[in-house]
Amino acid sequence: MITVSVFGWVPDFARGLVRDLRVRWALEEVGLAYEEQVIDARDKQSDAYLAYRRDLQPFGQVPAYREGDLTLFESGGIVHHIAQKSPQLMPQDPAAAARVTSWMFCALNSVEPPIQELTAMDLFHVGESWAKGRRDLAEKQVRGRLDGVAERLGDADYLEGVFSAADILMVSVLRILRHTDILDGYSSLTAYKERCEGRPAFAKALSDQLATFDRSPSA
Ligand SMILES: N[C@@H](CCC(=O)N[C@@H](CS)C(=O)NCC(=O)O)C(=O)O
Repeated sequence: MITVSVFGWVPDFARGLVRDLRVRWALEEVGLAYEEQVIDARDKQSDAYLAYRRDLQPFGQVPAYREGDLTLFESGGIVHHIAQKSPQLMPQDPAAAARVTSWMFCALNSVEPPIQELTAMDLFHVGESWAKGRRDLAEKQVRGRLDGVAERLGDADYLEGVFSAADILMVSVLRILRHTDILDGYSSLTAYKERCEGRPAFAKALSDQLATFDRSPSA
């Protein structure tokens, strides 16, 4: 049995974006069932949270993943592990698989950091003078990355021709921009994001994440 750690409660701005969604989505795409381990991170000194941190996720974050004796953390590593199980997420041709893997790193290493920086400014540091002074540059850096992805994507449906784990990660990263109108200026990326979000596996993963928040006690 597979277990994925998820938060029971997050602030509203994070609902639908929490990184266990990437793992849920990958599992839905390949048709693997899983159980949730619901983590409450509000009391960082609770025995349960400290044990989670010690045993599963060294930073106390989600997601973590358990499959028999195997435990993993980092959403990219987990999605990569799941992708190895099915040609639906990772092509069998070695060169194509290497390209998908590079796109996975690209999403997490080149595109997510500037998007995350901009988002942190907008959500956590709005009004602070350092953030005001840096925001234009941060947005420019995001746009630079989006320009590159849009150029490579061209008019293709997916990053490597057919849907893969690379699209799960890239779209998950693009979705972080939902509090801005930046993506509106990129019609091909918007269409790409919506195409991927239109997949039944995404819809199921999202509704399961939201259902867990709705079931869990609020703050
Ligand atoms: N690089 C990690 C980041 C995980 C991460 O930032 N998780 C967030 C939720 S989306 C979290 O647990 N935040 C709470 C915290 O950092 O204490 C991954 O991709 O798994």
